[in-house]
Amino acid sequence: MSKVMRYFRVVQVSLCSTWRQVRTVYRTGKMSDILAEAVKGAAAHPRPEGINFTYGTAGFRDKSTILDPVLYRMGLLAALRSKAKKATVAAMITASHNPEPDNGVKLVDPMGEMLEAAWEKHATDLANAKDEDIGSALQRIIDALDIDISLPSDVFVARDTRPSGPPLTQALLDGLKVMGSTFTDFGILTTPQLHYLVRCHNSRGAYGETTEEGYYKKLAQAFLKLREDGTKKKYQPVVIIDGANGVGALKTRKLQPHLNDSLKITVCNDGSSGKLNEKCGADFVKVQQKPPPGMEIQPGQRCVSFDGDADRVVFFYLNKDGVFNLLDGDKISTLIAGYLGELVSASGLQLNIGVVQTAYANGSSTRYLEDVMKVPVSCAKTGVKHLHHKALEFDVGVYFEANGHGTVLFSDQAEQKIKVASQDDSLDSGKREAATRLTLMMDLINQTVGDAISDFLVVETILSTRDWAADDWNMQYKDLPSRLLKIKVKDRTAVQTTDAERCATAPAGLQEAINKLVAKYQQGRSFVRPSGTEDVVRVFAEADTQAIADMLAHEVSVQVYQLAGGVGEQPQPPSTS
Ligand code: 16G
Ligand code: MG
Repeated sequence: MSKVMRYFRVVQVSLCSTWRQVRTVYRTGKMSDILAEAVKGAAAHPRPEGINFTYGTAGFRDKSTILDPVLYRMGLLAALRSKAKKATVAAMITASHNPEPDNGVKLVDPMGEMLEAAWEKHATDLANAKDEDIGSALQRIIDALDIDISLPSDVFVARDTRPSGPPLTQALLDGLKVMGSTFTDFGILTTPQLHYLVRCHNSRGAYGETTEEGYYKKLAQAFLKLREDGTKKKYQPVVIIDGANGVGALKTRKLQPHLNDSLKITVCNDGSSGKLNEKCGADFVKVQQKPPPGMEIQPGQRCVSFDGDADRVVFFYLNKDGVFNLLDGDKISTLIAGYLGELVSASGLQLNIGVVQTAYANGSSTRYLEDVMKVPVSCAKTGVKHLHHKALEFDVGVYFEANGHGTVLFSDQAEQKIKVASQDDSLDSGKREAATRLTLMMDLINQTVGDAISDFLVVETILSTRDWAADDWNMQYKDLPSRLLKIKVKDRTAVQTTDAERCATAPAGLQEAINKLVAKYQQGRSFVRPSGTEDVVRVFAEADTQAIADMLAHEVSVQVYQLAGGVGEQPQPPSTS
């Protein structure tokens, strides 16, 4: 090295180390100010003694009356997450399908994904820190992840229609303000709308316009272009939407004018009289296997139920004999995978399509997908983030929980290939047309997260294209009867599972007992798992008749009760009347 070069090298090194020192002093100074402010701010959001909060499958959920300190702390954490990702993140205040007095909060990552799993622990630690320990709890996260506190942060915030939403939003904003974070409070939105907006923003508009209106426009434009002219023999463009007395009803009304007259939508359970999620909504319909009381339904009429934050959807109808038929997440994913599969083949593109389900998926749906449709099926643990993750393994990954939560993910490569094919003049018109329809389907699908409104429009598009009534769709395969029960135990973590929750590894002897019971019955299947949202163990059973599914679920429940520390009365056999 020449003398001159050496001189410059020395200057460079010393400048770098001086800069590092300045930065450290600046960061430390700024950090101690912020941490002191965060502790001071906690005085207005005191944490109750003796409660342990956990960031579960869908964030924090609890009685709204005790959540104020959690929201304040999640304001602090959201700002840190934004600094760590150097991007805008989001916080959604909702308790989804749970009763109105509950509420909750979940954080959303920059591309609209669920909060990275490794941060769930930080969220839990911070939520449980004593008021005076907030500074050190924050410091631990900052140090562990080497977050530059001097970076700006920006957070999008929205809530569902719960009356506890505004004060809880305020608590969250207090946390953001303490951190000096900028924010946008969007007021009332569906959960998937917020996921969508944060992705639009961070993709600098490539995913769409960062406004609620932009969301309706994107979906409606794709929907209208996919709609074919001409009368249909079986498909009727008429639906009734059960809005669960929540945000989905309000937002469907806002979408309606964008759809012109292509679809006649009647919204019931729109919040004008009933309570949120009370005897209505996707969860009620799925669990009770019946329509919400008070809905006037003609035989064959397609009905759609959203949940309280409109990220889940199920369809149902009464057949000509008035018998209730549910078209759940499994039926939706089968319908979508079938249609997208056809478009992919017609386009001539080499893309692999797969479906991701959970252990709750009806056995008939899995068999239909694998044996008839020849589509690969993966099983993931319950909870959207697990399905989402698995779906990324395919070029086109369709994921749905049986309860109606799901969407489709297109890999970047698939998206690129599809777009190129749609504009490739050297392809024959059939291939190009199929690729064009795929691009429109990509616009219609909210790829960030399951979205009741988007999924509903996707289903309507496919039914219309196929000219199918609800019955035609339902006939693809026949659901096996099933039963879901919950058992109270002293400690639900006594039950542990593996193989995507299909096999219990603890307590000892439980899986062997389940295997023996299952072997007694035709098409029997059963599994148990600790709930991620309630203090219970869930028991699922399926068999060739309802009576046997009920009996199997009961027998497995007794094993859970006996081996996993059941509390209260031992489960009673199902009544046979
Ligand atoms: C949460 C999950 C939902 C899952 C449910 C299971 C998200 C956004 N939500 O609501 O997907 O089906 O938990 O509840 O992931 P459980 O663990 O109590 O059975
Ligand atoms: Mg929900």
